[in-house]
Amino acid sequence: MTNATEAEQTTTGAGPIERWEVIVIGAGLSGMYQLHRLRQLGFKAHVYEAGGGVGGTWYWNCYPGARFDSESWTYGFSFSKELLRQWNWAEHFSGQPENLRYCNLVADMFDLRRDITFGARVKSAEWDEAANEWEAVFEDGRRARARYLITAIGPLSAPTMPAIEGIGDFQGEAWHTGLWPHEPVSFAGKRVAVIGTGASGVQAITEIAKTVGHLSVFQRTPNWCAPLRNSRIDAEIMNRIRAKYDEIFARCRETYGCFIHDADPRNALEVSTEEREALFEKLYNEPGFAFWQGNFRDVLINKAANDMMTAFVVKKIRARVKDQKVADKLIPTNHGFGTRRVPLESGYYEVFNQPNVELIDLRETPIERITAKGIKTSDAERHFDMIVFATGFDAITGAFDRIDIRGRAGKRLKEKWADGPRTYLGLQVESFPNMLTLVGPHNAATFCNLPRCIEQNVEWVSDLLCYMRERGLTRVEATASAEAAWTAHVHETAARLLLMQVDSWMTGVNKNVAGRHKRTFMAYAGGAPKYRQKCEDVAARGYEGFVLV
Ligand code: NA7
Repeated sequence: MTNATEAEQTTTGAGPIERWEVIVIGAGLSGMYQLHRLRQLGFKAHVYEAGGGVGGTWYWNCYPGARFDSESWTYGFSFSKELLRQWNWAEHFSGQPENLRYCNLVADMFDLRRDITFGARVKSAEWDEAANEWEAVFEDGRRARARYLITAIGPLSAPTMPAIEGIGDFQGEAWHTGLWPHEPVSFAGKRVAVIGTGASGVQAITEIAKTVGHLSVFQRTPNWCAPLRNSRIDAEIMNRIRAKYDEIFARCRETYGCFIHDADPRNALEVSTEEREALFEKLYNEPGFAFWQGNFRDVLINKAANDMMTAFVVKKIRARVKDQKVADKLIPTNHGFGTRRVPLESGYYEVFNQPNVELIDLRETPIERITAKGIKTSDAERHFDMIVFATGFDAITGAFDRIDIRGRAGKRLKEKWADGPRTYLGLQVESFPNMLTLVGPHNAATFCNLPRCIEQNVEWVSDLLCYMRERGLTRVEATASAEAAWTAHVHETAARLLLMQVDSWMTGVNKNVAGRHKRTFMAYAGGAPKYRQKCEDVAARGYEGFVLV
């Protein structure tokens, strides 16, 4: 580990301990802003980051084709006018290399690296009741202590390999999209397999298909995709965007998911067929999440409305894929449009018109095992030079589970959350005093244009720490009843969504991870404005629902 130069050090029998007021785990967007904000407020805070650089998602997910699905100019931080002035977006939906450059600019501009230790993966974190502080132990055995522990570990940061027999046997190149090498990977002339057709798979497949020798896509469940419709931003457009930043961020504050898009106030079932088709057509031709987030207000809660939207997209897929037998396979049959996270695509369907691309439907011919040379399905063994695992993440609680987090009386967070997360505001957990969970489960940020909600989370947590410091308080913990009420509210709010009837990472189902087979709701579906209001009300009432001592 490097860089932790300013820590106070104490030495115990088990070796030196770095001491801070606040430990932040993770140097992605939330960890970086949290560090900046706390330092501004005079706290001695330090970030421990497992990776070799800042950026979190944008550091790890450097697979070909990785890019924003949010409009770039709605995604950047809004807290610094100087940052908004200096940074120019080159595309409306910026790609990973540019996004990582942006993260590095943030780190440079606010001189964050001097308070970040890289290559420090937290193995365990334990609450010390007597000392009223947390102790983090790193994989290399080093330790750090602080009064507050802030997790900034991201909702999709624990990549999962598929539970397929023989996974370790393959002799060729093998990469997971979420652990992609930072060096260039060539596909030219190679026989490449991609397993997985979620948002990462759809982006990677489209890009790999441009240069690959032969591509085999292994699809277990097709997803409904919508066109991204990306385009360049020149200097003139950038200046126009810059002039409207206040307006853009104000708009994002009002919408359900802090995107620039918000639901049409009409119900799909109330309008004429012509009106309905006209809106579908208009939105399908717009960039980004317009079709998903800007559609009629009932399409994600009313099955009949959703069926209409779904039927519209079926026609689009059929028109784009030449072989209708292949189109049949690409059209989802077990869920309606928008009831899983919608991958945004730039020519994905046309990839399957290429003669060097084949689609293997795992519902017809399941994978039996991975072999030294390739993948064996029930009908054949295919040989590959490379397998790309676009198999997703142990979402939202997975990154917590990978750390042995123990609260009061040795209570394990993993056990507490075994049947699904329980939190207060998605920011705090009973029995885990002084632990704050940025973008944690049951937090609106997990269902949001992330930086918009990250700013809210960070500012709320920072205000709480200031409030406590001003009053000489040293401990904050959610009450069991506040936690129970919030958790019940999260589930009530989600119950009306059609997505609750479908297995996905949003409903906590991951067939590759033991114990993740029961549907639960991982995010908060009441929308960002309601969530923000609730957090503000709690603070205004002296942090109602928390015990502060
Ligand atoms: P996702 O959306 O969880 O997608 C993972 C994909 O991998 C999905 O198609 C899975 O099929 C497939 N998968 C997983 N395990 C297997 C096995 N064992 N065999 C075959 N196929 C498998 O992850 P992404 O990385 O694409 O996206 C995550 C989020 O990141 C995304 O939503 C954005 O918000 C950013 P399944 O559907 O489970 O049948």
